[in-house]
Amino acid sequence: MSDAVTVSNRDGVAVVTLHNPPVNGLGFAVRTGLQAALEAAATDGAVRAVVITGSGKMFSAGADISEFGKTPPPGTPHLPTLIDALEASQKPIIAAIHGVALGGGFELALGCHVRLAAPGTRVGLPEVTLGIVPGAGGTQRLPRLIGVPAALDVIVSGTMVPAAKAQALGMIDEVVEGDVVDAAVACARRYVDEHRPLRRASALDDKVAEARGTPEIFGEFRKKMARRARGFEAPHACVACIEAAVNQPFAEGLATERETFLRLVASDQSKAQRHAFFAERQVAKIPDVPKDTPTLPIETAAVVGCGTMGGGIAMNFANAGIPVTVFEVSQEALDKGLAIITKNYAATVSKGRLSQEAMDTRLGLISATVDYGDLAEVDVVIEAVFEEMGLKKEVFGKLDAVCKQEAILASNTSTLDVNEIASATGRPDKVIGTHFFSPANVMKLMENVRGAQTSPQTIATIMQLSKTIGKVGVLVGVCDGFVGNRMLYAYRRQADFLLEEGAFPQQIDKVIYDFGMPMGPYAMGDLAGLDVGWRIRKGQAATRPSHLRYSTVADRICELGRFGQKTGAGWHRYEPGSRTPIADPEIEQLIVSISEAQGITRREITDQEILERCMYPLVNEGAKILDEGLAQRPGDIDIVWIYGYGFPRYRGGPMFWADLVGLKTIYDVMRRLHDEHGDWLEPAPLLKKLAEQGKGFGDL
Ligand code: T1G
Ligand code: NAD
Repeated sequence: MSDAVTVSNRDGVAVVTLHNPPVNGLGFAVRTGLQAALEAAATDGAVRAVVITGSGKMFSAGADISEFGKTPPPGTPHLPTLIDALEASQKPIIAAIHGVALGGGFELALGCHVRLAAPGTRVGLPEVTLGIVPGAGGTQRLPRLIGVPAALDVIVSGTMVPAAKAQALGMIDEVVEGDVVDAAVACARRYVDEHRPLRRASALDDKVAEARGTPEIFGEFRKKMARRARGFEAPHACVACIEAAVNQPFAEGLATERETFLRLVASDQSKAQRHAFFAERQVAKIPDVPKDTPTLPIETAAVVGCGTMGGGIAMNFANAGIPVTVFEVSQEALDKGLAIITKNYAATVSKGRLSQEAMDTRLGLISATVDYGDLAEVDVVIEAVFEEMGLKKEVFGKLDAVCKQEAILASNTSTLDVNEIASATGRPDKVIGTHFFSPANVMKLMENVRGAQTSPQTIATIMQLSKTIGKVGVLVGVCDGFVGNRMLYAYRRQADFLLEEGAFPQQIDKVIYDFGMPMGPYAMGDLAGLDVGWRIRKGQAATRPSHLRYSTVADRICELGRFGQKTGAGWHRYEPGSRTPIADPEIEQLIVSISEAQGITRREITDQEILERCMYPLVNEGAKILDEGLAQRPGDIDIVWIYGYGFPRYRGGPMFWADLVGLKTIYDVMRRLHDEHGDWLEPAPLLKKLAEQGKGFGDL
């Protein structure tokens, strides 16, 4: 027996325990150990039943994802074969589940004859989030156990189902109090002593038979998932596998599932989504801030400025159960900010995604003041006032005077120099940027900006806080626009130049939308409000390098008072109450007149040119950021773009996507664009180096 699997005999019941910390991944050693344990139990007359469980925090998080794509491929036994043999056992096999049973871990449990779970357990088949389908019988056994509609929801969403709901659905048989292994051993004995028949999921048909008569279930489900699954292959493949469970005998359905799994696991989409899985876990690892760096307790918080961002930021604290005080310049501004918070919660309650009681609890955690003195004892302050350096330094000076010495002072600035803000205080080691994304109570990303003097303790505390308030924190360095917005400017700048050269906003938006972004740059600008960017550009006008090309199109539109959806028109126009962008001839005429005024002869712009001219400079800027050490890893940049800008997860983020395209291709196009369109497009040294070496960002 390998160390990965141990067996203890409890009076005729073999308890088989998986040992592969931290998540009991079903890697090769576990699979061979399991096979040996089951074969031994099958042939040992003294063993009358088997219980399978996992050591440590959980039952199992499924297949070892790091094995995928490896050459040579993972050795036999493969999981499907193992589970088929287990299910066919004549001796009862009981799964004793705690923590989580996910993916292949839950498929293992589905092969057992009974599934018992401890309270607090979560089970599920999240393979779709990795760009694959469950590959060890999950798409064939689960519909037979819980029916097609429920199986479609569970498998296509990839969500983790809490124990009580899982029992109600039939995913598990019972939630047991006390030690789940003891309960499983007792259950096994009952099965033996009472000669109870063994229930094999693969043999069940009644639940799938119901769907056999109503194939429209799948059509309706495909319609329902279309928007969320846009661009992803795996959700559609999951539906097709469940359809096979309805229309094919078990063995054939299993073969269909296996063929689908093997095709997808080798796909670029799955490679991209697996990259995102690991990259998301890597962002928390900061070489010069060791895992055991002591953090400061964050039990209370404050937010200064309760506008578009401040309100959402305050909600994050309340949602995490942390009392938060919002501060504003006047009672009127305070009331306006609190009203928006209340409206946002009420909207969530009306959609049934939050109970009224929870809303009241959260509002109860939000207090309001116009007196700085009320912030004296909070553990952290997030400043979200207008994007003006003078104002921010004034606010930080006041906070430094009133807040207790150990309080962390953070700024939600989207572009300004955190070091200069810190210079307004006597505690630069406790000053950090915490750049939330709009809407701040929804978007998962926090770009945490370390200043030159920000201490490891402050960094560790804020990275931990990101997790506590349900965000993905990525540590970045100080520069104009940090990581996300700096790359956004490089892409947006070229889009504006393309407008002057022959394109129109709707064409560019369509190309970027079809590429997989939630929306194009102009629809996004209209949503966020064009005045925010205009205020920033005006602030930068004095320092803008005169030798570099600058497009005036955006400024000209703002000068017309067109700030986007909030004014009913921006780059596009909007019918009252509608968020659907409509191409506006007035804007097209304005753009044509700007081209003429600049002596630019407008030309046909292809969609491919738009994609290259927008996305390659974005990647190139990412390479410059890595060159300057302002992001730790290419994967961190990918996570910033996936969670901050909705970059399609099935492309893995801009840096991973660049490797799929090939850095040589991107470098060659950047060189051509640089020759044709000037300095903004100079290839980054890192891009040049890697392209010439035939390497990718993934090799860093
Ligand atoms: N394989 C390899 N490594 C894994 C892993 C896995 N399945 N799950 C987690 N890790 C690593 C992770 O990278 C991290 O490493 C450490 O474990 C702790 O994870 C045939 C083919 C279980 C809810 O999709 O959702 O089965 O950073 O930081 O917050 O159909 O991990 O420390 O070096 O996330 O407590 C399907 C994936 C696989 C579940 C725990 N299973 N895991 O969360 O810890 S495909 C999944 C999770 C499959 C079959 C198919 C979470 C968790 P490091 P962590 P956590
Ligand atoms: P906003 O105009 O909606 O809100 C700013 C609030 O600050 C207003 O309510 C104002 O009354 C208040 N305020 C001004 N001076 C103050 C003072 N001295 N003390 C207390 N409150 C004061 O602006 P916003 O969009 O919420 O932006 C706030 C900050 O967040 C800016 O730094 C901005 O760059 C940044 N940010 C904005 C976005 C976005 O999409 N809007 C995204 C990320 C970061």
